[in-house]
Amino acid sequence: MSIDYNEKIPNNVDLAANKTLQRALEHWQPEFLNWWGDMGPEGFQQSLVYLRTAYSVDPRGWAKFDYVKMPDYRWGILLAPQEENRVIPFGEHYGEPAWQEVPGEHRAMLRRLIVIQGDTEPASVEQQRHLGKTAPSLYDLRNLFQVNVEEGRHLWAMVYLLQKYFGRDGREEADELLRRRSGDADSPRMLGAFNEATPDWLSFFMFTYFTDRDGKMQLHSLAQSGFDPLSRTCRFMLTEEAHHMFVGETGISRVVQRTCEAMRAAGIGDPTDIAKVRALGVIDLPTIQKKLNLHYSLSLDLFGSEVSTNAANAFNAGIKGRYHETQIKDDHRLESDTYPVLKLVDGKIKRVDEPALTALNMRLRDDYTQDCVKGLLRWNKIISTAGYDFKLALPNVAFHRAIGEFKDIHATPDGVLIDEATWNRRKHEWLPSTEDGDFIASLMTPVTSPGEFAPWISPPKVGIDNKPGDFEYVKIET
Ligand code: BYC
Repeated sequence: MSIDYNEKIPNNVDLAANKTLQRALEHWQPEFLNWWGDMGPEGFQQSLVYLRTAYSVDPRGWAKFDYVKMPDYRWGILLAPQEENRVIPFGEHYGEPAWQEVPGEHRAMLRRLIVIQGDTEPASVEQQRHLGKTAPSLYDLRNLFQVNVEEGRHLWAMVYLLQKYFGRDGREEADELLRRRSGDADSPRMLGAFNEATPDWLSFFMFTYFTDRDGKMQLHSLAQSGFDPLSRTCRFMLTEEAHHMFVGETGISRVVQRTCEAMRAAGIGDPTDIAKVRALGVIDLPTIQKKLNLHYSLSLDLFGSEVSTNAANAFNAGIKGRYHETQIKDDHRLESDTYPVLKLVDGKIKRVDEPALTALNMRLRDDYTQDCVKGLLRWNKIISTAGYDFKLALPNVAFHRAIGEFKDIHATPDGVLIDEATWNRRKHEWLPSTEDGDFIASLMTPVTSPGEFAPWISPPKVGIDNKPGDFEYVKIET
């Protein structure tokens, strides 16, 4: 299970035994490093960063921490151990042995899903590349870079699958993954949310909370795949992914905490008195709600349409399962089941029973929403403990959508349908305005002394790898 770090490309897949693949990946490696140099974090490439690197895929002890310069990070190919006698857990091949090679009839679909998954990984690094310049502490700076190098590794994970199992088209797709650019007009990333800006650290925390959580759900579904190498890759990616969502959840907690403390110290009773709260140099709760509305709705779009034949085909084929598929008690074929889907019926949002097979995107999205709620409970606890009557809430799924059933209508966060004129007049009550963005940007001044934090965010409760509060997580070298 251990990983050979003497190899040019660290791996636990016995890469040395497959010289053709090894050469192909060694050819891709400098291209990846060029991309990292061009599109990875701006600055800090010569700084020593206290990063974790996987040294094993054993969940009980898989990472070690040390100072590393980011370009020297050992991006490796790590698959979770093969489960003996694993069978395909759903779809028309239910119960058959899992595939160790790509099943010919599902090749195109499989490749497409791997490419989409792969495309999101470098995209997020590109979106976040400028954030190092305004980090609120060395602790946060290190967390940003940890997330970034691991997204880079997740790109390696998908490129390994493409190069090993998809021959020449796999190699071409691997090159394309380094060619597309987040937000580029001619060559954008594939999914909507990955072409949006991440303009400030509150957006970064929202992104890691909401968008990385879509990653979690999608990786869970792909971890169920009958194509065993994909399943094993995704299982290990999920181990790393947990930290990304931790960064988001605790980041937002710390912002909320600091705002509440500042309001209390100043004797502010009304948290919606935005001008007064902003004058304290902290982010007011209504603006945090707007950012939440934005990132949650963008992330909902990543689940595709509520009713989708693509999703049904991927399930039938045994390629992409449901969240926790093996724990669900049903026939895992869904031929005659139904699932309630939110739809627009006669101008109203209603639940309508649809065949469960075509409703799989909706089901995964429902699982996602349930998972999102946990953080909101924690954030709202901080607000109520501080004595404020204000609750952060998830907006209605019809709010601000670009994909699926509600893409052509407008709705308020409460799910009331409104016309276009009303939407245009009122949208900045619900989504960040330029002025909101400018205010947040005005707070984004970097703090680089060990143990110090920007005044708009609280320190974390515990350090990374149990390090003390004044630990120098990044030794900045310019
Ligand atoms: N933007 O049947 P439909 C992560 C396209 S995040 C643009 O509704 P389907 C991470 C779709 O491609 C997880 N286009 O949906 C997080 C299709 O186009 P074609 C990434 C979209 O196919 C943070 C058409 O609309 N992984 O890991 O059932 C940091 C109709 O599609 C969008 C995956 O997503 C969109 N939002 O489901 C770093 C898993 N949505 O084929 C990383 C792999 C749909 O007609 N991907 N379209 O040209 C999938 O499972 C599916 O492709 C989707 C879409 C869930 C994305």
